[in-house]
Amino acid sequence: MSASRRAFITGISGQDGSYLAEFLLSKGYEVHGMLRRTSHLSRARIDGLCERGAASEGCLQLHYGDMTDSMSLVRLMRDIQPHEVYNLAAQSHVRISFEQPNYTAEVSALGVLGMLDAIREFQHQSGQEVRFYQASSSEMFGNVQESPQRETTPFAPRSPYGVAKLYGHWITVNYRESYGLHASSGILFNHESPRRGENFVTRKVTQAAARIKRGLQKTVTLGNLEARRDWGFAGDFVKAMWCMLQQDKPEDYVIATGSSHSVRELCQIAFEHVGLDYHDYVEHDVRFERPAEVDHLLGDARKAREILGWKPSICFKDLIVMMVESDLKLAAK
Ligand code: NAP
Ligand code: F7E
Repeated sequence: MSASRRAFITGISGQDGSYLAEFLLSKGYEVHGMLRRTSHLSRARIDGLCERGAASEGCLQLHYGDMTDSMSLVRLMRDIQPHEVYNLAAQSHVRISFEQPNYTAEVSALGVLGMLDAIREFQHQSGQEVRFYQASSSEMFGNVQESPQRETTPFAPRSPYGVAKLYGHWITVNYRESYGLHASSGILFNHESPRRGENFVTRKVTQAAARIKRGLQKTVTLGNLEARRDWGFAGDFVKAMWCMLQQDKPEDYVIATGSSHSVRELCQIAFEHVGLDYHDYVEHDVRFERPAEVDHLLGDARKAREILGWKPSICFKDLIVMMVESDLKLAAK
């Protein structure tokens, strides 16, 4: 093994995984990512990173494994011998978690336990310290008990996803307290980018605005337009993950922008940017609503600002414009 710091990212093929890999490579890390087996290669977001990584100081290596296969996690810990583990893999879609609650729990709850046990086992065998980051979520606040939400706000999840993430969060806290693991949990509010999955609402809307403008699509069908979220930029949020693992003391941090907007405002900004009125193109279907909705999330990231020195760099409007511009280019292809 080389002398550089090694990071292991689960969920490297996802939105955050790709930004985090890029960021760690730029810092000279040797980055290892876990991919699950799929019939189609699911590495579009990280294509090209390996060559760029190899050209710079770091490099990127991919390995097969799965959060539901705990032996694969044990094996990867042994093979990679990482200094830092970023656990980003999850069934991350809230509405789909109502359709697949069991699977969501296996991946997003028990998978965290499997990862923590694999780390404990590796630390025990090798004597090498491993720092762990868990991707917790503002969905754990669900039926919010206070606003804005901070680290001390009581949790009240409203979906199988939120419940699974709460297990992952508490088991991370428990392993930190019980076994002294350097384990931190980032309670991240919604964060988006041009790489956001196409069935999350921001990307669904920016892609629709771009495709409608180019004449490739006629309308877009959405669920609840009144839900409000605290939306930030994924590229900013992955930096907070890294900052957490550079602290002497592992802790939990809320990461958020501190301002919230409705899905309706999102539509207005995205369509206005391409010179259209969203009223003419947005349709409604209850299929896209949830059995239990989270109405309003708003985060208070004061602790991250004060201890990590973290702050967001992009406002909501600029984020949506960035995404529409990217989708206009894709639509032109
Ligand atoms: P994402 O784009 O949906 O990526 C999820 C990643 O997990 C993908 O790489 C996916 O692989 C992988 N994965 C899913 N099931 C797996 C399994 N059984 N074994 C191994 N890998 C598996 O999610 P994201 O937006 O980047 O979010 C990253 C993490 O942060 C997730 O844990 C999410 O729950 C959490 N989070 C996200 C937000 C947000 O707003 N983005 C906010 C708070 C917390 P495939 O490519 O094969 O599907
Ligand atoms: O929904 C409403 C929907 O699916 C946002 C995940 O990254 O952030 C994400 O979860 C809002 C909800 O994100 C549609 O009802 C309306 O109120 O983009 P979303 P999410 O559920 O907030 C959290 C923090 C995570 O941790 C998750 O992993 O938009 N909405 N119409 C719609 N949502 C979708 N997806 N599709 C619609 O047509």
